[in-house]
Amino acid sequence: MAQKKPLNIGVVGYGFMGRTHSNAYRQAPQFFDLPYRPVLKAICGRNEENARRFADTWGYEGYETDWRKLVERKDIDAIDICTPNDSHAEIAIAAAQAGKMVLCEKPLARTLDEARPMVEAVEKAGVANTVWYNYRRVPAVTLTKQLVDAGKLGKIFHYRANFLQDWTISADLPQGGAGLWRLDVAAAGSGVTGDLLAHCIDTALWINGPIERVCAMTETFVKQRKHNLTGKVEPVGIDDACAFLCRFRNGSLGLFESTRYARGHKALYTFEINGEKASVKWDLHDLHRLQYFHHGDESVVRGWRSIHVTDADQPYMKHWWVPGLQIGYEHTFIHQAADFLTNLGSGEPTSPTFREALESQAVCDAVLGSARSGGWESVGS
Ligand code: SOE
Repeated sequence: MAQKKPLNIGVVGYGFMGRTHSNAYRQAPQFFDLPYRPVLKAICGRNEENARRFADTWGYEGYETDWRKLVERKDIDAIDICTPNDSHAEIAIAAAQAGKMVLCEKPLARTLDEARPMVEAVEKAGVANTVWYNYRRVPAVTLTKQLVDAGKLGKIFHYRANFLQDWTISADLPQGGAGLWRLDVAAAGSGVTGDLLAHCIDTALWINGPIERVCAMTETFVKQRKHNLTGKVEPVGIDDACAFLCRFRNGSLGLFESTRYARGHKALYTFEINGEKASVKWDLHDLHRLQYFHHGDESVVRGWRSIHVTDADQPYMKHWWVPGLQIGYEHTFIHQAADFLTNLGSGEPTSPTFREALESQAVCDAVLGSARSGGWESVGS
């Protein structure tokens, strides 16, 4: 059997995303036949004790406490960025300039302006790159894309998506620092728009094509919070909730909502697409099912079908268990790692590339711009 080529990976950031990505690199070669063998060379994080412990737990060969050192290392092929949003650009650009492949957690950056030089850097260096918009690789979501591309829904009229959470309702929750940087506008860039709607937008662009114009409103329900890094009560600069209308280039209408103030919802990402011939609905809390209604069905039995997306002929599922047995959230990252490693073998890009993720960044910018101006905004590039 041909020897698999090693791909030496350095991951920056040992938080929630550091764990999902590390797990992906460990699991992908067990379930997929890949041309490259991911080698966990080094984890990088500022706290030495945490970095050492993480390296031991996940089987990294070593660790670094300064990402600049990691990027300079000759024995690293790919840098994977799992840090808060405010450091994505600096790390990605330095990594690309050092000739490394770059994988970056979503959103690509805090703003469109910050993201553009990242795209230029990876393209100038000619290095493989991808952004971890993991929900594209839920088998039921990938199946939705296949159904739409195959014309099963016909002309699309409506695209509706929500991402609802409830974890920031308490005004006592501080902002800033580990875990809570998502509430700190300096670190995150925005609130639910960049953190949650970015997922919905990425999926929508992928399935339903470009968004041309948006009209949004945002709200910050808790106006000030203690900042963990300064110890002072400081204004809150993120959007706690955002809703927007949009027009897609294909003529369909979009309706998107996200909030961290929907009591009872932990991570309810849902979408529904209505076409001339059929509709589909998907829900992250029941992620292995796709609801499908086809008007062409015999009228007496016509209704919503609940498709259990676990069969070998459905996306990704032949790599897992036997039909009927489910997979979950962590598998979406495993699928992206597997796709990246497979595509490296054939020289193909792994979607979404930095350039493709610039489009979702542009929609987020237009959404926040519209919320400020109070009017419709065109999506830039
Ligand atoms: C926020 O709570 C969060 O963890 C996001 O940052 C992730 O991108 C999303 O998948 C789940 O929610």
